Amino acid sequence: MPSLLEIAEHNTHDDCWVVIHGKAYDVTGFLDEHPGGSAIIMKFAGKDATKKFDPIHPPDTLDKFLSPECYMGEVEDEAEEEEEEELTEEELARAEMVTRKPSLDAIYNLTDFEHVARHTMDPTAWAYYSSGSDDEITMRENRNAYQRIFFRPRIMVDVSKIDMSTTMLGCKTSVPFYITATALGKLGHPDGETVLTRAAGKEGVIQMIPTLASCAFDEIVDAADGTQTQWFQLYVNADRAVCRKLVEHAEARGVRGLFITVDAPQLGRREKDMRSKHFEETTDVQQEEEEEEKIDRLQGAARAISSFIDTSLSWKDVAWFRSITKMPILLKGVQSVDDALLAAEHGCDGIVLSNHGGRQLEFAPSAIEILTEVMPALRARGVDTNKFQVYVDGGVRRGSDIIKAICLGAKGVGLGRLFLYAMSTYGEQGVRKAINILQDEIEMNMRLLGVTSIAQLSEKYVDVLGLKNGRGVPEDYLFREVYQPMALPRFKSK
Ligand code: PPY
Repeated sequence: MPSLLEIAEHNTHDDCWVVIHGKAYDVTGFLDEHPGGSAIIMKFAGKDATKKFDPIHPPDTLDKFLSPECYMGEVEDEAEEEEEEELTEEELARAEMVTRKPSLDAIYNLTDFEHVARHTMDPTAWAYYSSGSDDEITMRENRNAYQRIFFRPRIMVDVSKIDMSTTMLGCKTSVPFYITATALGKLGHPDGETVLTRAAGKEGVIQMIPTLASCAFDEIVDAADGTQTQWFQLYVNADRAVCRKLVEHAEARGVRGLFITVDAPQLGRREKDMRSKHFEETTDVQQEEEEEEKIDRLQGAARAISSFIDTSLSWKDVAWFRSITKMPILLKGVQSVDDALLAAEHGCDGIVLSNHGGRQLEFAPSAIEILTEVMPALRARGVDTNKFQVYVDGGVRRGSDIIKAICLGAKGVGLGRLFLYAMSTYGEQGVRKAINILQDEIEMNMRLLGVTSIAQLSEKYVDVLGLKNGRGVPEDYLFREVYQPMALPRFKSK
């Protein structure tokens, strides 16, 4: 039983112990293998790393990566009071905002959740969830694009009963939207993705489980009510044996769809995330580092853990996935007509048109815009779009957005960040409220549009003329801040 004092002595690169959940581990041999780099572990050398470890690692991580000899025993004097860290002014201000958080009754729309999240969430978590790539032009365009589509409403239709239930990949769902995969749920809530699972189960909404969840995959499946539908999002690991294991396990546990992420051979530059990470790391006491570790520190939460993703993934791999699973296979992150057609040709069961919430290729088009090109192209090729299903995500904030996407041919619409914000601010009740708000908005808008079922929604209800032509020049916020306006000649003084 090592004591805290004893553990504190193991604080160098050649002899490094850390404490996680009251247990000491010798991680010296693992330092250079850590996907997030060794610098972050070294920050906790000889100390308790639990708080930092938990949001980023599923509970089974230690068993998976450390051999039994690395376990050095329970910490002897663990029960001792942790030293109270002094809060900075910023942290105090945020803590005050948490006590002044609006009640859930004061939340009227999904953007309200985002507002509360921005002011109450841990800044690193907020930076990770909210960031987009580069100048965040695609991230904002995702939202703007929906606002360039108008409705063509019909009147004098009996709209006393509205049914918004539908099917996705053959599974019934109460709403035309789903909770899409987002990583690191415990950054926002101590129970992580299981909060989303429970809310989804109670409201009859499908949840896509992320590869990079903070909770273990089995915890998320176990949190389901036994009848609800769950899908699995896969980051393709360069080690195909790892992929096979994940996919086979997901199928065995009753997952009903495999969504392979294809838009992230390298992680985009999310500068808010990178900056917050950099700030956090550099506020600490100066420590000696190797050059390589300095690079780690600049990466941000996402980039630091993305090294396992296979950059060689290509069309030939689809057949291999087909050979290892009977689940429907969909590619998530398709951004062009040509790739949509190729996905159909390669026997996929569908695609998600997505630019990863504006977190990957800056200047990638919005999914809703590409949808207007993809659906006619698929039909022209004779693809049966009830069998080859098209989903979209990115920029969705309102029930009207969802209706627009369904009108344009999407089978379902994914929301990621917004459910994270609802979860981070108000937990399960918040997520349920977010779902209910969308349901109310969809019901009202279907009624005002003159339709009573999802099947009736079609292109004839939307005007997309402004979609392509109305992009305009996006606001360049960083540039605006630093731009020094040009000057005109000055008149001589009197
Ligand atoms: C994202 O942050 O956009 C993700 O999809 C999650 C992620 C996080 C870290 C590495 C790769 C992907």
